[in-house]
Amino acid sequence: MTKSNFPDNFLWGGATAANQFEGAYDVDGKGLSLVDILPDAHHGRWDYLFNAKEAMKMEEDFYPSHESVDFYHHYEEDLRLMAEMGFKTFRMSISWPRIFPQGDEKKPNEKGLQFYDRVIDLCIELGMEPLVTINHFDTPLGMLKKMNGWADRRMIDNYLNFSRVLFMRYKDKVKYWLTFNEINMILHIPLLGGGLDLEGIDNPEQVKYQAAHHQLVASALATKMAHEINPDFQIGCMLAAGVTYPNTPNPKDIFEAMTKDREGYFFIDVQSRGYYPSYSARLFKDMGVSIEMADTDAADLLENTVDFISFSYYSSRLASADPEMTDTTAANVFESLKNPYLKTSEWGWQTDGLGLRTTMNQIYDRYQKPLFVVENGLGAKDIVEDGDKIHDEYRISYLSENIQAMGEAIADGVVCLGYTSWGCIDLISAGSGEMAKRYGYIYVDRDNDGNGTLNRLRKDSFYWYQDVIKTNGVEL
Ligand code: BGP
Repeated sequence: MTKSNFPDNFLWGGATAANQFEGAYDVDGKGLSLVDILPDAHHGRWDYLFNAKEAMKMEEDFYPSHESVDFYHHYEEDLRLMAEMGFKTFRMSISWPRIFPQGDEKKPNEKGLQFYDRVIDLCIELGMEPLVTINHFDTPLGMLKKMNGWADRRMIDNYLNFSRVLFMRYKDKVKYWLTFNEINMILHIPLLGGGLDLEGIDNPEQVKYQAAHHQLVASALATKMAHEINPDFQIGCMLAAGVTYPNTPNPKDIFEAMTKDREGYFFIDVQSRGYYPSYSARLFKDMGVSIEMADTDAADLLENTVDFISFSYYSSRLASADPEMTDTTAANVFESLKNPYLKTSEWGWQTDGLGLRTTMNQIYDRYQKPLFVVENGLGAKDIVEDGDKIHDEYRISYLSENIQAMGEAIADGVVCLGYTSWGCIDLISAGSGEMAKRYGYIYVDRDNDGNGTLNRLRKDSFYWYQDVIKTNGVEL
């Protein structure tokens, strides 16, 4: 048999986020999260993502997150299906407003915690290591109403109270934690990333970077607290990554590509090295940004860097310094020119397996800490044939190309702890609010309007991934 590029203890699995798949948005004492007021794609989700005040006024009869695929009541069946695929790990997030309904209560909601007790206990029983994201796009709505989300420094304490409850409760059950999902998203979708309302604000960059600073400090202090509670905890940061290629060898394009990459690396520079990168002084000056810091912040950042670096990767990006170059495409929410060498998915995202190998090498060279690929996948429309068959060879082909590239990166010398492909079970798309944009190995019978039986079906990719895990990445 061909030798695997993957270490024996490689953590194969899949990734989810509470607000995109749990449903049960108002059950057992849960408060509203900002996602619970966002409508579906037909009702202009994307516009509301940038206008919190208008979204709060919406009176819709269907919000995608409200029922979603109802993992809350299907967790047993779903976790068993994941274990059937052979998952070694399961990435999930804990809904902040399920534990602290308004975000800042003194005492946690015991019923909410009991739900996660059941999920985490079952994961362990089924041999899956839980990988928990503390905050994945679901700041409690109360925090937007009381204060402008992460623009307010008091959010640090609220977040630390929430984190303390989780660390204490699961100190013997969960080892791997991520402090914030895609921390750099605060610059691109500030409502989802930071609970920020930027309407009418003169210099949005000032507010975004100040909020980012609060998250960076919160992440460092949570890392400190975690290590005090259990020194074996492994705490990771999480970046929406994807190498930026220059459009031509023109030095101006090369510089532009480097600058674009730094937009994301800025966050990891702080979380992994422990201090603001040297280029940030000029960046802030050019943007008219001045960050207010407490006296203790610099030391807290320096002393509490992360143990590993996790990231999402869907595609590479392409940059040019030439303003005439306007043929753009979506690369997640990032601005990118269309790359003529790459294929484009139904949702306009380009696919680039080799880009994952380059991205991994780049991040590892930069930080020299273990990596964890915690999101990767293809959003596509699936068709159910003969009642229960889904022949998703397009998904298999995307994942196969990406996993091969990840194996090559490991063979290049990159240390990588594991791989959790995004949306291992179909769930609501964060960007569009659609159900039709599916990533899963497990199909869920539910449509964009919330109709469907919620039955679960195994797609062809389910059996394919089962083989990938069984052969430790040899059969792709
Ligand atoms: C990432 C998010 C996920 C997920 C994924 C796919 O940015 O961390 O929450 O949704 O992108 O994006 P989308 O759902 O818009 O297809």
